[in-house]
Amino acid sequence: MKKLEPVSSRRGFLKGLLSAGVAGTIGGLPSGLLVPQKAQAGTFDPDAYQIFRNACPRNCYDTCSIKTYVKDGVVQFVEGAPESTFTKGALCVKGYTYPRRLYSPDRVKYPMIQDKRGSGNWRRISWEEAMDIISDKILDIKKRDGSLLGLGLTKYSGNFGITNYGVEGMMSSLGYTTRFVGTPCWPAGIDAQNYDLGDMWCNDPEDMVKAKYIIIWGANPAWCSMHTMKYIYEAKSRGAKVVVIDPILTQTAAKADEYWQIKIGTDGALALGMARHLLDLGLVDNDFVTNHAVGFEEFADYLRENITVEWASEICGIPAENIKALTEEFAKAKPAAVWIGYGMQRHTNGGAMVRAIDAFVAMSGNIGVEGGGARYGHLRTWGFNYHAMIQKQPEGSVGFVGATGPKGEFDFAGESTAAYSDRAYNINKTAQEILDSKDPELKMLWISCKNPFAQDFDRNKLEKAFDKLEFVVSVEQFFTETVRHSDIVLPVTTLFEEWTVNASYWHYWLSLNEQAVKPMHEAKCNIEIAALLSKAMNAKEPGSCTFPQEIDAKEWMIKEFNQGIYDLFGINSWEDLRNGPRKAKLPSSASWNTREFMTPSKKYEFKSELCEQNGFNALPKYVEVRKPDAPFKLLTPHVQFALHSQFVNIDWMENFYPEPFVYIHPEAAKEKGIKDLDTVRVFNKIGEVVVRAKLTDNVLKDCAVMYEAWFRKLTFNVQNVVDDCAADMGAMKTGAPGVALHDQFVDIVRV
Ligand SMILES: Nc1nc2c(c(=O)[nH]1)N[C@H]1C(S)=C(S)[C@@H](COP(=O)(O)OP(=O)(O)OC[C@H]3O[C@@H](n4cnc5c(=O)[nH]c(N)nc54)[C@H](O)[C@@H]3O)O[C@H]1N2
Ligand SMILES: Nc1nc2c(c(=O)[nH]1)N[C@H]1C(S)=C(S)[C@@H](COP(=O)(O)OP(=O)(O)OC[C@H]3O[C@@H](n4cnc5c(=O)[nH]c(N)nc54)[C@H](O)[C@@H]3O)O[C@H]1N2
Ligand SMILES: [Mo]
Repeated sequence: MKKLEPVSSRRGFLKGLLSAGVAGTIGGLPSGLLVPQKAQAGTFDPDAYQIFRNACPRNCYDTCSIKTYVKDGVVQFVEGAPESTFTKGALCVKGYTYPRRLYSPDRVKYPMIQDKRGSGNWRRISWEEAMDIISDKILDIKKRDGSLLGLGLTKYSGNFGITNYGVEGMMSSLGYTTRFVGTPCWPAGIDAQNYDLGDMWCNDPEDMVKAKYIIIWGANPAWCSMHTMKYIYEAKSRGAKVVVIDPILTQTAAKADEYWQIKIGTDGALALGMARHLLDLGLVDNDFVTNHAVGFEEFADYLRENITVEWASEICGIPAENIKALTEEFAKAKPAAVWIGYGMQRHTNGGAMVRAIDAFVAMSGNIGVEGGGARYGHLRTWGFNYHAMIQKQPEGSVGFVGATGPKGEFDFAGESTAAYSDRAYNINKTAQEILDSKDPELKMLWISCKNPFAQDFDRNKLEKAFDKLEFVVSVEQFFTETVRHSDIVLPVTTLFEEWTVNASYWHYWLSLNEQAVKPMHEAKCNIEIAALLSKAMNAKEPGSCTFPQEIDAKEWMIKEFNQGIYDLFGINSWEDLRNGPRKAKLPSSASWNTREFMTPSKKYEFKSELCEQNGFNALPKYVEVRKPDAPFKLLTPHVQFALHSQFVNIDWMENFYPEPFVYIHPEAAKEKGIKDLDTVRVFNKIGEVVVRAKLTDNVLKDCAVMYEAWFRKLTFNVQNVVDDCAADMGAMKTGAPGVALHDQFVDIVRV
């Protein structure tokens, strides 16, 4: 194993800790954090440690490459891999807490069964007993229904390690089941970019240093992709201007040259106003719109006939002269980039807004350009074998008739051509789908890498839906609210205890995840759990499960690699990744650099017939957002100290972030008689949250902000007031439309 260079790596480690401390807006550094044992100046001896390669498997832009230091079989500390120019020796504030997660006394340690769901009367059972009970239940459903459609899987982004797609494989190996498909994350924007460009494919974020102008549009990288910030700072130091467009004055906005506080859900109007002004200025890239695009003339006619800067200004709240000035600056600064955030598209008009922004960037001539681009995400480095995922149904399996298999965000298995398929339910309407389920009813739910009670929508409805289920199995690390609503919980490994491989949907690095320590307690990884279930199933009914009954998790990780991956990353074997993460060999840092698009016309489509066929406007026209039905518009975005429901339950993180708040504007608070730190009730027709208020003019007057997170000692849950209203787009590529989780409305009163 490669030894680290003592000085630089230690500096990287401490630098990360310090930046974490500086970034922390609440509380100070926990005592003892700054001076890890054996890492004090002058005494650090890298030879005293075994070094392992890990990767943060959370659903995050940064997907950090981690270097793990183990001594006496115990993880001592972690740092960002110095070999990756993206991670560059640093982790985010959450990443440094990983050893506390591994060794947390709160972990689910053994398989356990709960007397009655919600009772809290948990009893330890053996893995054999757990699998005995679970396999009995599965066989019972098959006997009663004649199929396994009564068995459902909900899985999302708790762990994006490639081998974890073995959970989907486990379900296929049992038969045709019900799958919750789609994603709450980014689907409207994915479809929008597919209509416009034929795929979602962003530039290498590291090339942002070349941009002369950067608009960060509805993204908050200072919290959600902190490693990208260094490229933004570098671009700035080379003279680029950075503009942030967000209804909240975020930490990213605080670092920008200009901040525009836009009204929620009005970005489409703004982008179209900018497009109109570009047209008026005569600064359209004629070569691009004539030779590499279709439908531009019709789009230009739409702009001339329907859009003015003043109209846009009226709708979005940004002064017309600012819109004009920015448009001109952007058009003249070449290259210029827009980062289209996922937060911005979680609206009923989210896909339409992304299409309008794409169109503006395209006509300014910044698509296919290094340092430019309408950057959203990519899946270009995800071409693994999906060996764990692609499993055969047992002979004679009966399933859903007449449809193709469920699509999902990472649906690499292709469409099923069999007579039967799985039954697809919309993951963004989990509660409603369970309540509506019939022929056969959903009876049993397997939950893995997913925390529905923290992350799915309309929590009170979900409560009712779970009451309808006969049996719930959660595969988890912690006793979450979802586990509380389960019959059985199975302990799953953390990143340090398993083998897998991780790619990013933003940068182009690939990281190996080695088993650094033996699993704690009785934890097993997701594919080992599948093998155990197969053993139990086959013992009772031979042939009832095709998943191998014995697996070697490391061998299964190796089986995910192929020559395509080796070539892309310039490696001969997966073992090369033991020396550190590798970056894809890109012909250019610019996506679409050959300007061969993947749309039906093979050109950029200002006018998309496919989009029209799917029920939307062919042109990127203005679409109004959901109308409010309560005084405050509610945003529940992502917080610095959590990754969704993960991390805030870890002791170190609790010191940074002990309490959630609702943030409201001082004038709105005054009208409601609310003072700073008063306890308030945030409520609407589906539920309420009781929380303390913080007054800040960082938010709009008609807006309330609560950051989503799970606190182990608090009942705080934003999903009490977030309903399951759909976003416009997403169904084409991800199997279900997105969710308009930022089109929510509440009232607030003092209690
Ligand atoms: N109100 C509101 N709701 C939102 C959002 C929002 O902004 N506001 N954001 C949405 C978005 S963008 C997303 S991506 C989703 C995220 O929703 P989820 O994917 O559900 O989010 P997480 O909380 O990251 O992970 C779920 C669980 O996976 C568990 N886990 C971790 N590792 C493993 C493992 O190896 N195996 C197994 N079996 N479990 C593991 C964790 O302990 C955690 O409880 O939430 C969505 N919901
Ligand atoms: N620390 C941390 N990092 C994370 C995550 C996390 O939970 N915590 N989650 C990861 C995941 S799964 C995802 S999807 C990404 C999300 O990454 P981002 O897209 O950066 O984050 P969000 O918080 O979802 O939303 C970004 C911003 O969108 C703004 N927004 C909402 N509505 C509108 C609108 O109508 N117009 C405009 N212009 N802006 C709007 C919000 O105010 C918010 O500041 O981050 C990833 N990284
Ligand atoms: Mo997400």
